Amino acid sequence: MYKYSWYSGLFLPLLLVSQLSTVYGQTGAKCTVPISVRKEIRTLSPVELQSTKDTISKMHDAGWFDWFAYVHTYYSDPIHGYPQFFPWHRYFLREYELAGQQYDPSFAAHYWDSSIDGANPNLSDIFTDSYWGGNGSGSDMCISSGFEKGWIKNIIITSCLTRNFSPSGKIGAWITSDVLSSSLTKAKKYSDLQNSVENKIHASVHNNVGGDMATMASPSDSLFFLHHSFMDYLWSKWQQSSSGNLMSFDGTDIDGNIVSVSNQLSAYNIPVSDVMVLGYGKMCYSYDTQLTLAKRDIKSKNSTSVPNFGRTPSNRDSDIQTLRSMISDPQEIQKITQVPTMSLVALLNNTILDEFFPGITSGEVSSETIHMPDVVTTKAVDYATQYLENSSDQVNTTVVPVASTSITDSLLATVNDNCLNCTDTGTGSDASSQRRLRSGKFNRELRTADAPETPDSLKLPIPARLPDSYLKMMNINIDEYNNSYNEDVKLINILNQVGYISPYIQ
Ligand SMILES: *[C@@H]1O[C@H](CO)[C@@H](O)[C@H](O)[C@H]1NC(C)=O
Ligand SMILES: *[C@@H]1O[C@H](CO)[C@@H](O)[C@H](O)[C@H]1NC(C)=O
Ligand SMILES: *[C@@H]1O[C@H](CO)[C@@H](O)[C@H](O)[C@H]1NC(C)=O
Ligand SMILES: *[C@@H]1O[C@H](CO)[C@@H](O)[C@H](O)[C@H]1NC(C)=O
Ligand SMILES: *[C@@H]1O[C@H](CO)[C@@H](O)[C@H](O)[C@H]1NC(C)=O
Ligand SMILES: *[C@@H]1O[C@H](CO)[C@@H](O)[C@H](O)[C@H]1NC(C)=O
Ligand SMILES: *[C@@H]1O[C@H](CO)[C@@H](O)[C@H](O)[C@H]1NC(C)=O
Ligand SMILES: *[C@@H]1O[C@H](CO)[C@@H](O)[C@H](O)[C@H]1NC(C)=O
Ligand SMILES: [Cu+2]
Repeated sequence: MYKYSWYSGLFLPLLLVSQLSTVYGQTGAKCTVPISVRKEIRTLSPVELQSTKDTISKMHDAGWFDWFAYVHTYYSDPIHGYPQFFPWHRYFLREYELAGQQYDPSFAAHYWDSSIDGANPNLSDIFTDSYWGGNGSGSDMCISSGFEKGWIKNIIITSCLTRNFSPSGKIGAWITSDVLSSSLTKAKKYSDLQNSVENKIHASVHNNVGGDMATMASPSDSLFFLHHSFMDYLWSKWQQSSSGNLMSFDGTDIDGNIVSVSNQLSAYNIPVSDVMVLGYGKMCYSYDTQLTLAKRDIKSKNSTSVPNFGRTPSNRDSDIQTLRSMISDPQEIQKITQVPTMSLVALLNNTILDEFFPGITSGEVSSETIHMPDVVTTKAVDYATQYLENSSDQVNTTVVPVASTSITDSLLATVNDNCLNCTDTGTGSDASSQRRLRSGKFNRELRTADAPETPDSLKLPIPARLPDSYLKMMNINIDEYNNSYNEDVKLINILNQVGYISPYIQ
């Protein structure tokens, strides 16, 4: 604590610090305080969104983001590029959440699922004024729109908060949900997950938003917490996907020592084991894992009602502020499940599936691991609609119900009654047997041989390689980065080659 006490004296209301310490006094037991439910930021009602932004503004005025930026910078080395990455940021995020709850007890560290926006982040609603504002402007790159406009940061020096979308004038693509799914599904142990998530989507978002987000002072921008809440969500999702994953923690720390869950977190001096399980000890929060954006009625002028967020074709030209490119209406998503080239399982052969999505063909993986959010892009639905109109005469598809709990199984599956080589009798009633049944019913080899490449306008983009300077700052091992980056590039190229149309194209 002494290392940064000079800083707390400068910037922190000391009362709040002591209140936080009290909250953190408890350990281990099942939470008795209310569980904070973290949601995808775009599923909040306008009232919830506004109060979240109001609380964040108050936290900014009280100096909290300077404090968080300071702590993150001070301890930057041991917590990036090493196993502490996930547990340290989990604790850090919980501190942010509890600090916010001093202003509003219902405050939660909501997340931004950036993988939905990966194909063209430039179109993301997050960068509109309704959400977190856009790029910096002018030569000083100060954030000039949204509620963070005019924010000043006091970390080492006093200056405006900046963003600098990169590379090259337009915010660059990162991986989409289907490609991210491969990383999660492939991760056999904690260190696999940490390397692929930290080095790829985590780093790309930081780097491509640019400005302060691309530095160790990134917590100066509250977007940091939305981004890291999503990283934490991915970790917890992976932890829950198999019993062996829950307490999985391996690798070597900054001193070259093999880690274990009894290691202490830098700065906080509590063991890693204390943050492993959500709902216990100090980790009194959970994720609203059902990412369903169809909760809003955007036409309602009643700001207290819960509005429908999804942009359906009928309201697409509406001038009411709405999501620019997302659809969550299950009936629209249903169309995508009827297009063979929009299903990973139907399109990829077993060799490729086993390499990039191990466990799917054998039905071993839980859909918890497969990150396919319950929302698709407008562009993907437009494509599916046209496809179904074109092929209504030839294709006899059976509707795959889009489950209300998760659309993952529906997106993976494709039913086609023109069964040319059924290998599974589909007698099992479990989800994996049904999945095998569906994929068996669809003649993948025939489709793969026949399918033309994905048209250029619908291809998944290859994310830019991160600059070496950024990798170095984040302690990212270049060999590991090259390996995981090349894996993603290989998968994206295969998907484009076999004619895959992603539900997340933009
Ligand atoms: C990307 O975003 C910038 C800033 O909002 C905008 O000027 C530009 O037209 C966008 N480009 C595309 C391709 O949408
Ligand atoms: C973002 O702002 C920077 C600095 O003002 C500028 O160089 C870049 O072209 C901008 N990018 C977009 C997409 O507006
Ligand atoms: C707004 O919606 C709420 C909940 O549906 C309702 O109770 C209230 O009467 C509505 N207010 C107005 C002004 O329509
Ligand atoms: C599986 O698909 C990949 C990528 O299209 C292809 O290179 C490979 O030859 C296929 N393997 C088999 C056994 O069909
Ligand atoms: C539908 O058919 C039209 C006309 O042949 C063609 O241009 C278009 O690409 C087709 N779209 C799909 C999704 O198959
Ligand atoms: C399409 O499916 C329906 C319902 O299963 C079936 O009755 C019909 O014969 C099928 N048509 C063709 C052309 O296979
Ligand atoms: C169909 O299934 C049989 C039995 O599994 C297999 O031997 C054969 O190669 C398959 N044919 C095609 C075209 O996939
Ligand atoms: C990593 O990949 C880049 C780009 O392909 C290459 O220039 C660099 O030499 C590689 N580094 C290592 C350590 O393999
Ligand atoms: Cu960090």
